[in-house]
Amino acid sequence: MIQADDFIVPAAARGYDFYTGVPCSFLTPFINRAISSNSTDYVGAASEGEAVAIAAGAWLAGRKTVVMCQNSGLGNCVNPITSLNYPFRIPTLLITTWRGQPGVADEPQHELMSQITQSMMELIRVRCMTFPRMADEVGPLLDAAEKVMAESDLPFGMIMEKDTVAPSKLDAPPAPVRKPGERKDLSTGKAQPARFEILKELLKIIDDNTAVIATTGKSGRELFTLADREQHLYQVGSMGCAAGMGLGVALNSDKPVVVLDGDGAALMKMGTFATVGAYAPRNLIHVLLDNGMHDSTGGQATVSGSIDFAMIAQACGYRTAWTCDEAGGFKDAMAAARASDGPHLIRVKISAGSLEPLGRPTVKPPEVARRFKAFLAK
Ligand SMILES: Cc1ncc(C[n+]2csc(CCOP(=O)(O)OP(=O)(O)O)c2C)c(N)n1
Repeated sequence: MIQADDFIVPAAARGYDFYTGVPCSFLTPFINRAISSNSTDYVGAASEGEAVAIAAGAWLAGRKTVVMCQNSGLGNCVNPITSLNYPFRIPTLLITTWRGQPGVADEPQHELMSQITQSMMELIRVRCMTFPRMADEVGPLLDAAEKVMAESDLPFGMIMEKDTVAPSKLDAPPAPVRKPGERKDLSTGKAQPARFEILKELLKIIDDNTAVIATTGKSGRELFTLADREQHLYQVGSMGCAAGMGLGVALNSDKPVVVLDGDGAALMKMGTFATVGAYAPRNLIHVLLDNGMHDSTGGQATVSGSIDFAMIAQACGYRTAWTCDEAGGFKDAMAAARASDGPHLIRVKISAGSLEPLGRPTVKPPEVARRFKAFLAK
């Protein structure tokens, strides 16, 4: 058995000091220490997939990251690990527990995942080792993990068995409670603009110091078609992860960050509204391009028509949440958002359809990630 600091201190010495994840009872002493320690930053995520996205954003902003989850939650990580970390070659340490380990009595819901935890890691191309049980194993294991990540630019897994880490007290202030912000409706009821018209406006409004993260599908494709710049990150996969990545960037950078979300993607990971509202990065503007459908896959309706996203963002602690339905309202909301502390939500109701002809990012994802990282480092 080790003390949590037997890992956390040497990991911090190697630069791994940004932690995010969702707890597991096997992780309790370790996660308690990661939350309580002065040498680490911790973001409590709503889901493990969101934690992977937050860590990816933090890595882009120059941090070395650790994602922690139960092996049940590894299931929630599969999509972003395979369609964000893998294509973009974004590493992280991924510590997952081994609930249901053979010989350790456990609950029925862990039976299957316990049998496939290691092979699941292997399947998603995450090389892994057992989390160290002896303090003197930690340094060599971290060095081995660093070497693998440097060679592959992919996540490296550590599987934690029961009773690996000695009890550690949770010594942290309670989660922040944010007062609901303001909500403003600038809707006109006129004909709604196309997505690319809003993106054109956005490109006119933002300065060259602003980072833009576009959700999967046609948002990223349109942004790329209109302008390809180092400050753009086109999330080609990981649907729903744009705001999580934006949070990870915004918490670790002074630059303004604009997230371009879709209604389908936002609905897929609506828990992220709560995390963004609670951690409240002042430099984050969350633009939700709402066409009421999964436009990128053929126009199937989402349920966004009956959702008041501004009310949700407001209730989650965003400073301001606008609803608008034409370019003028979008410009006004953007001007106010840029002039005040965020996080802000701007829901823009847009029409269906996209630019013709519509390109696809020709810059490969690893290059998109690295030039974006270099831009953030300026
Ligand atoms: C996890 C996951 N599920 C499904 C898809 C397929 N997919 C790609 S884009 C898209 C629609 C996204 O809808 P929305 O966020 O509303 O954006 P829009 O296409 O309307 O711009 C879907 C379902 C995917 N890429 N990833």
